[in-house]
Amino acid sequence: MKIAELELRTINLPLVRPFRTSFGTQNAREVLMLKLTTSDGIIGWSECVALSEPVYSPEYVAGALDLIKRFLIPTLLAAEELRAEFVAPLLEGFLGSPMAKATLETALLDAQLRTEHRSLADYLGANKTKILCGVSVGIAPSIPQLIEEVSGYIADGYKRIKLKIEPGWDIIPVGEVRRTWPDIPLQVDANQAYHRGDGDLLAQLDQFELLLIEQPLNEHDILGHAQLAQKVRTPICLDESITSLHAAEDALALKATTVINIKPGRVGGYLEAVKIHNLCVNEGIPVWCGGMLETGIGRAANVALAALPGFTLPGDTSASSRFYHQDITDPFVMKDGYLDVPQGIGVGRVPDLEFLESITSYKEKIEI
Ligand code: OSB
Ligand code: MG
Repeated sequence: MKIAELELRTINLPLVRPFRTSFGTQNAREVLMLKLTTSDGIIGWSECVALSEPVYSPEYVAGALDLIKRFLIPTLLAAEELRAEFVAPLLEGFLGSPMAKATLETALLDAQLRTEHRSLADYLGANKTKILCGVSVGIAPSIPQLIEEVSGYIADGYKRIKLKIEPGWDIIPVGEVRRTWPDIPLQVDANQAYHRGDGDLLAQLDQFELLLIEQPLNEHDILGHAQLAQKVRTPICLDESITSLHAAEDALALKATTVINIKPGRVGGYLEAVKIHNLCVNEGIPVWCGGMLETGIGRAANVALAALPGFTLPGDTSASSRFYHQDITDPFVMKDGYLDVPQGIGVGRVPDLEFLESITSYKEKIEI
């Protein structure tokens, strides 16, 4: 393939309700989008999962935009022949920034699969046509408001609830949800908000029979997670720490995690995500697909990935309506707790261009 045109833009989508986590509150999602056109006129789309600020990971929208324009695009354009499989090796010399790199690989992969009339689910090795959905619930202003929000998701049909926690919002709210729904699959996500000395506190979560505790400590604290895993009975699941296949191998070898959350953007793209999935299948480690408040473009690809056989736990692959009144693609609608895996070519979704234009805050065509 040859790239004929590239267009970068940022969009702003308001959230249906504020999403509060230990790293801050999101009221709207600013998303960096890439449109890639091949010399045959085939279009591929992708979104960068970086948030506006470097609070979940070191990457952020304006930084990713700069890196993509300044370093990544020129390097790819200099290549003789391009395929999605060549992107990671070509960009290897630039350190870090998996989310920015994944943006390029995914747009190229979408265009490549559309050229080959093949779906992403088929390409990645999916063996399911629908996937079970979980939902991530932000820190609420009060316990009654938390119970009301969770009631709504359970009424919608979500089969697994994930509660965001932080010091001061943990044992009591999680206990209230567990008492209200004794049998619902439940897990928590701390987004690095605790410290090595918090083992006794976190062990109090054991009484609630949670599926897992996600990323309790700093992303670099692999030893701390391994020590914590000795103290708490609930499985530890790393999110932020798993930035590559190597990071996953290290965390498993050091027994810092017994479940893995795979977010394609965080690990550099869908190809690296499949490698981590395969590692986990070989090691008997359950995996699930995380989310980054994706629009329909990123969500479509995540749903395809979550249809691989090793994804045995429900992911944060919720319906479009969980976050957005209007999605930029045909929405993902949940039926009986499941989302259908897109079967169309490429990622199986395209943006509604008129709506996309209406929420675009910045747009730039790259000169080739
Ligand atoms: O830690 O999983 C996380 C959203 C933004 C950044 C980090 C996380 C999240 C979520 C929401 O929990 C997941 C979703 O998109 O549904
Ligand atoms: Mg997380």
